[in-house]
Amino acid sequence: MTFDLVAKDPASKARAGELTTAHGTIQTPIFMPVGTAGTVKAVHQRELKEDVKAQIILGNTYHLYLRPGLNVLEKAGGLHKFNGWDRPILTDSGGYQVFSLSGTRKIIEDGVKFRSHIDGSSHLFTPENVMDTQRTIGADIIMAFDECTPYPCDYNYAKNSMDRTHRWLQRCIDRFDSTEPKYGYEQTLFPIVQGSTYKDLRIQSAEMIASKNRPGNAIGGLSVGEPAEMMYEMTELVCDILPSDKPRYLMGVGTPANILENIALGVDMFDCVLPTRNARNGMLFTTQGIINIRNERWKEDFSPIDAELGGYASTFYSKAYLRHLMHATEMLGAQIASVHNLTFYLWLVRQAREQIIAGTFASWKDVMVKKLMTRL
Ligand code: PRF
Repeated sequence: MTFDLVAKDPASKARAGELTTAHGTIQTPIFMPVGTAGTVKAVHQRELKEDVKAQIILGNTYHLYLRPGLNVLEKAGGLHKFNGWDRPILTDSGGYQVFSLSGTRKIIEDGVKFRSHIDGSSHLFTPENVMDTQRTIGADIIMAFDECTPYPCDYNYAKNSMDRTHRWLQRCIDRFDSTEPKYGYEQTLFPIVQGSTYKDLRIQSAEMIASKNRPGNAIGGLSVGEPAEMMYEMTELVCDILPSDKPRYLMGVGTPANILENIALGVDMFDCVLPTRNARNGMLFTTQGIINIRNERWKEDFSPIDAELGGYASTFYSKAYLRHLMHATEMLGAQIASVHNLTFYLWLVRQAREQIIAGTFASWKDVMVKKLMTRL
């Protein structure tokens, strides 16, 4: 995997780059649609490529391990072959899903014991088996096994958790470096910075992660309920320590404003369920601001969902029609809204990239943040 910096914004820490993996090149900054169970919910691969213009998608170790399971994925020849997505895939390690989804879980030094949210069966994730599982899924970028601390989190818990995440990281690296890819193409391991909202812990974690000298680095444990300003403070602190010649991935972030603000601090990669999850509830991100398509206000508004954005779903269908589909709980409503929101997110990061290259990102960002977060 290679990362080339293409441009730097003169008035912020934003960068534009190119990240090349075995399944193709990603232009950064990038947003990665979340495909938890091997599908970006309600969106075809063809739409993902041609309409959304997604360059890389995410998969979740936790979900894919539980269903369809490793035997099926290995027989298929990996997730790319199984779901037909031939561009890059990143898998999250399960270090977050185990905590947010499984009802009962127990952290021990070896790993995390948990019960499946599907059938209640017992499982153990360890740094070693999570590396093996992601090798089997066949992701281009695989994530270290970490613990994402909740917010708020007391100092001692945050410190102990961070130290454990660091010990787990070394076990991830040892396992990853002593195993081969299963399907013949290169896979890359990204370590994850933790440390909750404590500056000294964040600095310690970022220095530790930087010292591992992996081809890319991630920032976890943020956007878990802390105020946005606190997230930005932590991101900036960490970005200033992580190597500038490697991509930086901020996990699970966020709103359009969060994305632009974090790009300004030096983040290159993002993922979040927000555009797809909120789409299914009728919340649309548009070039004019945020709308709830279910509102009475759109009942007889036959204008396109978002004419300025362009793209098939956003220009072919009207607001009134999409509102009707949502009220009738028609599946097409979720499809149109999901494609629209993802098209918007990918448009947003493309615009950001162009502005960085033009050297005008910082002032553009301030105008856009206000405009995009307006509720219409
Ligand atoms: N760790 C992992 N995945 C994550 C997070 C994390 O801290 C977050 C936090 N926002 C989202 N997804 N492994």
